[in-house]
Amino acid sequence: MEETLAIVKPDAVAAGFVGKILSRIEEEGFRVRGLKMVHLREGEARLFYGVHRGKPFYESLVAFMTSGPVVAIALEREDGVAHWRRVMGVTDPASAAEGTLRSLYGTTVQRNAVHGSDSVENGVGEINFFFNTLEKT
Ligand code: DAT
Ligand code: MG
Repeated sequence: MEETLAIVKPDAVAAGFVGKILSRIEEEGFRVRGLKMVHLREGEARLFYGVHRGKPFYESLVAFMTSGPVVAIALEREDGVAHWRRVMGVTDPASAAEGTLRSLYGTTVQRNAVHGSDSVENGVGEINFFFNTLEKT
């Protein structure tokens, strides 16, 4: 079993897609181990996306991710990291395969509806960033 962090980003929360995305998570056989809505502060978003610091899109990514509430979801499934990335689709919704969450609910490369961890190690780290031991089963 692998854990991975999913985030419903501010665009998809504002557009009312939280329920549809949670339904898809359950249909795909993930177990939800933790779930909460939070509004990230600037420092938290900078830290979470620290790996992208210095890239041309970093500042606007931080501004976007702090623009409204997000829903963080700790997921568990066999092959969970790769499976969630397949369900999301590639970063740019315009290139994402039909039926993927980013194709369905994303609008631009920045406003791409959902986040997913990119490795098992980062999945554990990102879940620990959002959830303390009492908030996760
Ligand atoms: P992913 O979210 O698919 O793992 P990433 O880690 O490379 O993609 O980038 C993190 C987020 O940053 C991505 O979801 C949206 C934003 N982003 C990435 N590349 C971008 C670009 N060229 N222009 C604007 N935003 C970008
Ligand atoms: Mg990434």
